[in-house]
Amino acid sequence: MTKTADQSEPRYDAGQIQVLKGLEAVRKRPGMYIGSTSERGLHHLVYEVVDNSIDEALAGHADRVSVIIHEDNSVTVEDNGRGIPVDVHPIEKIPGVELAMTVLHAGGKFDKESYKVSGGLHGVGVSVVNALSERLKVWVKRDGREHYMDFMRGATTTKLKQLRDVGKNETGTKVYFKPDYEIFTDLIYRYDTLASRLRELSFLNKGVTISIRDERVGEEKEDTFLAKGGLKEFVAHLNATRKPLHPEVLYLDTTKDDVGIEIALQYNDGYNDTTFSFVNNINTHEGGTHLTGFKSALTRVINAHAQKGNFLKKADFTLSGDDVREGLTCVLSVKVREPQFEGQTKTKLGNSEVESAVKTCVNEWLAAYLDEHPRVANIILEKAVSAARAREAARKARDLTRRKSALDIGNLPGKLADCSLTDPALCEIYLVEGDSAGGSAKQGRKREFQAILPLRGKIINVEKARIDKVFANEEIRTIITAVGTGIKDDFDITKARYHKIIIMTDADVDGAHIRTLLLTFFYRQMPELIEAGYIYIAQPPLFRVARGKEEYYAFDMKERDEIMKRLSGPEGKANVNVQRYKGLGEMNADQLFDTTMDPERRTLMKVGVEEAVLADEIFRTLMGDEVEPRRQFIEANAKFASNLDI
Ligand code: 0RA
Repeated sequence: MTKTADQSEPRYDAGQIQVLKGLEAVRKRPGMYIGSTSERGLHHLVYEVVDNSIDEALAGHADRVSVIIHEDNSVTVEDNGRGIPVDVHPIEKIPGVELAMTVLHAGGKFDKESYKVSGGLHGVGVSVVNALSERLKVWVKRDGREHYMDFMRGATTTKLKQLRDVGKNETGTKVYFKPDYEIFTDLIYRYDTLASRLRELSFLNKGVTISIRDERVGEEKEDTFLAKGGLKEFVAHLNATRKPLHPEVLYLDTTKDDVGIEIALQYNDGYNDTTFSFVNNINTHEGGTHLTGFKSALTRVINAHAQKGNFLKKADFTLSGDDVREGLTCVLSVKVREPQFEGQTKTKLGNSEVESAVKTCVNEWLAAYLDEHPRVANIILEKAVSAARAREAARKARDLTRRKSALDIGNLPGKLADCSLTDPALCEIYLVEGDSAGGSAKQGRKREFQAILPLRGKIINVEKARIDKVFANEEIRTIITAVGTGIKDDFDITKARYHKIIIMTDADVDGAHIRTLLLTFFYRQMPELIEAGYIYIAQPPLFRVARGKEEYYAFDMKERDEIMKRLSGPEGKANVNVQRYKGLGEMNADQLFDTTMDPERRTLMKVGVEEAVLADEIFRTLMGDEVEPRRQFIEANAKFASNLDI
C-alpha cells in the first residue's frame, strides 16, 4: 500500500516519529526516568534542569543560576552559560535546542568535553522534563539574538524563532516548565527542599551564584547562595552547631589523573563521623571507590604520624578507621568523566581508578599538613587515641548485644510481644511509648504480623554519647535485639525481622522527643534501615468527634472542624462531643487499632534520607548542644514532615 505525503499537513519523518515514541515512553513510565510521580519526582524536574545549568558552570561558561517558583507552581530556571546551540544538527536536521528538548539523552550529541551530571536519578536529560510538562518554553541568548521555542507534553508547538537582538556577549538559557497534572500526583513545590539542594549545589560548585525566589502568594521569599570557599564553607556550615576542635578547616582542591578532587574536613568534640561524599554533584549515599580511597589514606596517614610522634608508645595498638573518624566532619567531592554507579540505589561509585587517585592525593596532602601544623596534628591524634581507648570498652558492650541478638526466640526481650508469622516482608513491629499504650497495642493488634515493643525507660541521646554508652542503654539494646540486624560491623539487613519498624508515640512534646531520639539512633547507627525504607512513623488521631453512636477521628484541627460542622448540621447546636487525645493511652485497644494500626485505614509516614544533609542538620539541631533551636523545633514539630515521604 502506498500513500503520498500531503505537503499541507505536518510531515513526520522517521526521525520525528522516533522522537514522539521516545517521549511517549517517558510519559507511560515516568517512574523509570524520575523515580516517582509524587513530591520527589516533581522536585527532580527542577534538579534536572538546574543540573544542566550547573554542567555549563562546571565547564567554565556560567557563574549564575536562578530558580523561580511561580504563583501556579510552574518553574523557571535561568543561567548565563553559552546557551543551548540553535544551529541545525547535521545528522538529525533539527536545531540543537529542539534536539535537547525532544530526544532522550541528546545532551552528549553535541558536547562530550565537559563533565556531565549523569548518575542516580539525575542526568536523564531535559527532554524528560519536557515530556512530563504540560507546557515548556525555552529562551536561548546566543550569537547576538534571543531565540525561542515552546512545547506541550513534549511535542513541539512553536518551532525555533528569533525574538530580538541582544548584545553579542549576552548569552544564556532560560527554561520555563509547568509539571503535567496528568502525570504528577503532587504539584506543589516545597521551597525548603529546593533551597536546601541549591545551597548544597553552591557549596559543591564554588563561585557559582545560585538563587531561588518564591513568588507564590503568602510564600514570598528568596535566597542567594554563593560559596567562594566551596567545600570549606560546607564543612564550616555543618560544624556550625558543633564545637570544632581546631579553628581551621583542612582543605584540598586538586586534579589527579583527570579526576577532580575536592576535600574539606574538620574535627569536632562529638563522637560521630559526618562524612558526605559526592560524585559529579550527586550524593553517593552508598559511598564507593572515592570514599574508600579517602578513608584508607586518612587511617594510614594518621597512624604513620602517630608512630612518628610516639603517640602510641604506651598504648601500643594501631588506630582503626573508626578511631580516626570519631568527631570528623568531612565532605569529599570528586568530578569524574565517566562515572560508573553501582549499588541498590545507584549511589555507589565503582570506578577503580578513582580510589588510587584519591588515596595518593590525600596521603601526600594530609602527611604534609600534619607535619606543618603540629598543634592541629596533636589535637587530631589525641582525639583518635581516646577513641581507640573507648573502642575496647565499646567492643565489650557490643559483644553483649551480639550474643543476645541471635534469631533464637529464646533470646528475644521479654517485653516484646512478637508476631506469629516469620516472613520479615510481612511483619511489622511497633515501638510504642509507654506501658499503657503498649498494653492497648498488644490487645488490639493483628498478632499474625504485628509485633509490639513497649518502651518505658529513657532512651539515650546518641548524638551526645559515645558508642559504648549507647549500647549499654537497656532500651536501645532491646530494640537492637528485636530488630535482629545487629549493628556496626555486624549489621546485616537481611537479618531484619520486620520490614516495617513503626515508631508510635504520643502527640505531645515528650512524644516528639522520644520519636526524635529513636530517629537519631536509627539515623546514626542503622542508616541502612532508613535507606531500605523500613522506618515509619505512626499517625495517631488528635481528636475524636462523636454524636450519639456516631464517632469519627480527626488527624488535625481542620479535619476536626469539618467533622463537627457535618455532625451538627445547619442549626449548629446538636450534641457533638469532641475529645482531644493527648496520649495513645487514652484510646482503648480497638480504637488504637482502628485509627492507627489497621493497614487498611492507617496513615504511615515513611522516613527517608534522600536529603541526607538536611536530615543531618535536623538531627544536629534536635540533638546537639544548643537548647533554643531544639525547643523551637519540638514546638513546631511538624517540620519533621518536610523530611518524610508520605
Ligand atoms: C551543549 C552545548 C553547548 C551548550 C549546552 C549544551 C548547554 C545546555 C544547557 C542546558 C541548560 N543550560 C545550558 N547551557 C548550555 C554549547 C556548545 C558551544 O557553544 O560550543
